[in-house]
Amino acid sequence: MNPVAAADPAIWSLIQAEEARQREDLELIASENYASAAVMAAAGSCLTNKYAEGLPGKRYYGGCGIVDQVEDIARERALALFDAPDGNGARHGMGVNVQPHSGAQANAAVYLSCLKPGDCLLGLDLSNGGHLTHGSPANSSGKLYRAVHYKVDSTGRIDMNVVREIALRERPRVIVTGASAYPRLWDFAAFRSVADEVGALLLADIAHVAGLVAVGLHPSPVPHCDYVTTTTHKTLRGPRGGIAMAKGDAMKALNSAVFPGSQGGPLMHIIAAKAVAFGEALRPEFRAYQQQVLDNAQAMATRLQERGFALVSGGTDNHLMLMDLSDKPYSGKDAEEALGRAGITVNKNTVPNEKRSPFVTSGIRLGTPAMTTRGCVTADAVRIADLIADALDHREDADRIGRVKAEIHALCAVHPVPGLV
Ligand code: DSN
Repeated sequence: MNPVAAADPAIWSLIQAEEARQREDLELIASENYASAAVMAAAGSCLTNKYAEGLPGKRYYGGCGIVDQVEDIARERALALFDAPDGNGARHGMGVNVQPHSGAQANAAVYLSCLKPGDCLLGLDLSNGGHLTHGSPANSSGKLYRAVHYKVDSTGRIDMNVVREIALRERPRVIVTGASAYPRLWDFAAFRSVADEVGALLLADIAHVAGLVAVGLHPSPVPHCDYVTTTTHKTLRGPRGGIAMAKGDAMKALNSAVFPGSQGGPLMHIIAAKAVAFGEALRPEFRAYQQQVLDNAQAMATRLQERGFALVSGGTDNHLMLMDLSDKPYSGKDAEEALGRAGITVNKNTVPNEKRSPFVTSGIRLGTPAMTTRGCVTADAVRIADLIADALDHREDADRIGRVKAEIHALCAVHPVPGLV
C-alpha cells in the first residue's frame, strides 16, 4: 500500500483524483508538462530531510558531503545545457545557482544582486505577454524598482526601434527579455545592442523556451546576456523550480542574493530532481521531443486559423500560441470553461490591447509541451485543433461538447502519460 494512502487517506484520494485528471484530460497549458517517473522519484526522496544552507563545499551544516555532490552534478549539467550553445563545446563563462525555488525567486535574486531600490527596470508589459516579475505593480519587482515597459506592436511582435526609444528615454539599469505569452523568437543580439547603448545590464528570462534553447531550436541568450533565469518545469520538463545564471564576476553577488539574500535552506530533493531532468535533457531524444513540440504547435496554429480563429502575431515560432477571441461573442473565460467541459485544459489570457479584466480576458493560451510528452504527433495536433474549434463553435451544445470530450479521452487513452504509467 502506498504510504500516503495508509497515513492520510484524505490527501491520498486527492492525489489519486489529480492523477486521474492528468491521465484522462488533455493538458494544453503552455507552462505545464509531465515530469518523468525518475524526476518525480528524486523529488520524493529522502533528500527532503537535509538542511544545506550555503553552496557545495561551503555549507553552514554538517553531513552535506553527499548533497554537495548532488548539487555539483546539477550545476555541471545545467551549464552543459545552457553555457555552450555554439555547438563547439566552448563555454561563455556563465555560472549557475540551482537553488531558486521558482522562476520568480530566480528573477528576484537577479534584481537583488544588481539593483538598488528605485533603480529602473525595463520589461515586457504583463498584458502584452510579459510576466509579473518583470515589473508588474503587483509584484516586488514593480514595488521596489521603477519599472517601465515595452509592448508588442500592431502585428503582435516586439519592435526593437520602440524598445530602443524607451530605453534611451528611461535609461534602465536592467533590461528584461522573455515572456509568458509571446509566440515569437527573441532577438537577444538586438537587445544587447540597446543595452550597450544605454549602459544597461541584460537579463533573459527563458522560463518558457528553455527546452528549445537547450537543444538549439530557439536562439540562445547566453552569448548576449549578463543574466539568464529559467524555471525547470515547463519545456525543460523537470521538477517545479528555478535556476539563475550570471556571467563572470556577477555570479558571486547572485549567489549571495539567492542565499542569504532571499532564500533559506535549498530544497535538496528538488535539486536532485533538477539534476535528473537536466540529464534527460542532455540526451538526443530530448532534441527530437522539442522538434515535435514545435511541429505540433505549427500544425495546431495552422488548423485553428483555417477554422477561423485569429492568433496574436498570426502564428507561432515556439511551443505556444495565443488565440485572440476579440472578434467572437464570448470571452477567454467562457472559452476556458467550455474547453474544460470538453476535457481540454487551457488558461484564459489577456491579448494585446485587452479591453476586458484579467479575470475575464479576450484570449486563451495554448501550448504543446505536455501533449507532446504523451506522444501526440502532428496528425493528433490537427485533430485537437479541430476539436477545440468544434467545442468553441458549439459551446452551448451539451451533446456536441460531450462528443468532443469522449474523443479527447480516447486520444489521451491511446497516448498515456509516461511518468504516470
Ligand atoms: N510563467 C507563468 C505561466 O506561464 O503560466 C506562471 O507564472
